[in-house]
Amino acid sequence: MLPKRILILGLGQTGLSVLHYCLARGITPVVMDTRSHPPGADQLPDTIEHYFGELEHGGLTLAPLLAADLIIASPGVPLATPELQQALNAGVDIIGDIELLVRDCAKGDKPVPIIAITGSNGKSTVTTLVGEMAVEAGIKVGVGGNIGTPALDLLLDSDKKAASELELVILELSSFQLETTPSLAALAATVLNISEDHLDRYDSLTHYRDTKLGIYRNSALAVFNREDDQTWPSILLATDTVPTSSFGLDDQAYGRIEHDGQLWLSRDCQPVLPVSELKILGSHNQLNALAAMALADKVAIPQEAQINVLRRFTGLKHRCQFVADKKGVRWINDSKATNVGATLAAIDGLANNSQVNEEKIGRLWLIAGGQGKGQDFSPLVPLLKDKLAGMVCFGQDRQQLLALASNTEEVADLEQAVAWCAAQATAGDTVLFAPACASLDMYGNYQLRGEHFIRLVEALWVEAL
Ligand code: UMA
Ligand code: ADP
Repeated sequence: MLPKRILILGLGQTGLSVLHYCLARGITPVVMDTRSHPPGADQLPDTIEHYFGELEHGGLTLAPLLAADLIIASPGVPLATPELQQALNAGVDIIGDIELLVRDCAKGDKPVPIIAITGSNGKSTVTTLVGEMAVEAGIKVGVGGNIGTPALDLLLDSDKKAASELELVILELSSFQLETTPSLAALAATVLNISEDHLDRYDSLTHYRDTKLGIYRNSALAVFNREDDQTWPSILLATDTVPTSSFGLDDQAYGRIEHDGQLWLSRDCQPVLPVSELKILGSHNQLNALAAMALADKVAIPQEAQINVLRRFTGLKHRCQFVADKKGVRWINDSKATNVGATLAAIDGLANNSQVNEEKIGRLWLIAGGQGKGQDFSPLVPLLKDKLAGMVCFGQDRQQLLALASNTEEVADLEQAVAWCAAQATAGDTVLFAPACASLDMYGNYQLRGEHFIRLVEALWVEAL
């Protein structure tokens, strides 16, 4: 039962979906956002009491927060915000949108099972893979969360299908969302990997990691990455409290073996699919495929459905997406590489491409920059020395990148970066846009940044004709 006095903190996609959820249940919430013109404001009915850009001494306006019984906070607003802490201390309950979905899924005599996916990188890829495997198996599935479809929108799809009719919910969850989802009890949960990210919000990597590992709490199966000990459930939970399964590139559990003279994805040492049949490239994507298989097995998705999807899935937009071949130079858009871990994986995937090893990548040029989010960029140093011909840097934190090595160049924006690479690269080379940073200093989101890159590259193509 929802209380009457609800405050939605943060509009945007999440706030709007929470608003629709409340209105559909006969509750008229109050809306607050620190931004003067938050995204979605034009869709807010006039009748809704709202506080936009109203700050008291630089913080949130306290009175409406304290007047609420329940605050539903957007993932973009840290729970550590002092006014939220004051509200918590005053007895106000604070949760996120995912918590509402999780509670609804648990209701009734036929609860809807949840698969929950987090990690620093690969979440959207694995979430999409498992979602497509479920569809292939004929399961009525809802896929949402951080991937872009707000979770509560899953309760009402275009056919007005209620959650009770869903047979499975697959959620991509960010650490932000996990902070405010205490009731999560997934049928299967995974932390795919941990590398530095969001250190502008967390005081340490340990804090960030432990927030992610919270996904394993009350889960019926914790699926971890054998190669990344930061994902191991034993860090947070007593080992006998949660059943586990794991994936990695050795021959254990969900793994990789040699069979018939080639590498195969495997389950318990049994061959499942030749790696060469995957269309998504790089060892990180083999790990993603194995994680998806482990999660799919827990909800009894037949192997045939899993293999069909793994064979045809060509990857998501803005993730190592081939854009164009211009005068023999390959241009690749990996705008979703918003942290160093993703950039390393992209370079590794291109440089050690066991699937298409006859294809040479030539010299590799990297375009990077944007908001660094407090990350340590030094893991890029060995690559700048051994694998990259050069790196061109733009955006807010470009100076930190420039300081890493001498084969770097500073430019003002992405347009200049593309022009610089076009001047340097020769036939046989590859230009990779994997910025290792968030886009928000210069773009609305990583998609807009990726689209801009594609347009710039396509324009080069036109000029070359
Ligand atoms: N903000 C304010 N004041 C507010 C509320 C928000 O300044 O009162 C700022 C915050 O700095 C926040 C930013 O606005 O970071 C974006 O918030 P938003 O309102 O645009 O968020 P939504 O549109 O609701 O999108 C959110 C997720 N965004 C964040 O967590 C920042 C989306 O994930 C998610 O797809 C969507 O809900 C649906 O669930 C995006 C994201 O960048 C892709 N996630 C981060 C990541 O993947 O690294 C965690
Ligand atoms: P997320 O949703 O976690 O951001 P995506 O699947 O959208 O993950 O991929 C984001 C970026 O991370 C892309 O640049 C992609 O190439 C890279 N990536 C994907 N899977 C992995 C992985 N398992 N390990 C490291 N990097 C990865």
